Amino acid sequence: MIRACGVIAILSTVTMGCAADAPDAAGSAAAEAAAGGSTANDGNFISGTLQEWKVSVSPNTATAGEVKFTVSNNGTIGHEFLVVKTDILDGKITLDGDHFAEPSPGLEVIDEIGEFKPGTTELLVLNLKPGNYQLVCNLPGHYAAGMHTSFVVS
Ligand SMILES: [Cu+2]
Repeated sequence: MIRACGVIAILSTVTMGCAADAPDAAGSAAAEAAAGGSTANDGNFISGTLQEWKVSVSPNTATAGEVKFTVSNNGTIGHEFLVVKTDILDGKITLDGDHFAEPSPGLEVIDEIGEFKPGTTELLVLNLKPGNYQLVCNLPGHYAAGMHTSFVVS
């Protein structure tokens, strides 16, 4: 093994094949991988879709600070996208008729993408604090029909 490394070192100026350098090379690669993953998460890019009768986002978590939601309406009718900070369980916001009042006790509507057309995509960039959120459509009947999902900012 060591002999093979010596041969490689002699044949080439590349020394990463040598056993003596292997631990450093591996450690460096692991550190780079960790840094890369961290950087990717720091972007807080959230991809979401709306449709009848569902809100989906990926990932469903973010770190506090700037969070960028790119949301597509994949349905056949208009939908809206509300970012609601609340500890109320997903789907359990009390309705006032066919939607919940804004504001309502126990929740704060941070911001929203107003109703937008099927087949279009909108961007919403927010500065979010740590906490529990629901991402919902509050058009008449839509929340009750299932257009809500949980989202956590840590
Ligand atoms: Cu909707």
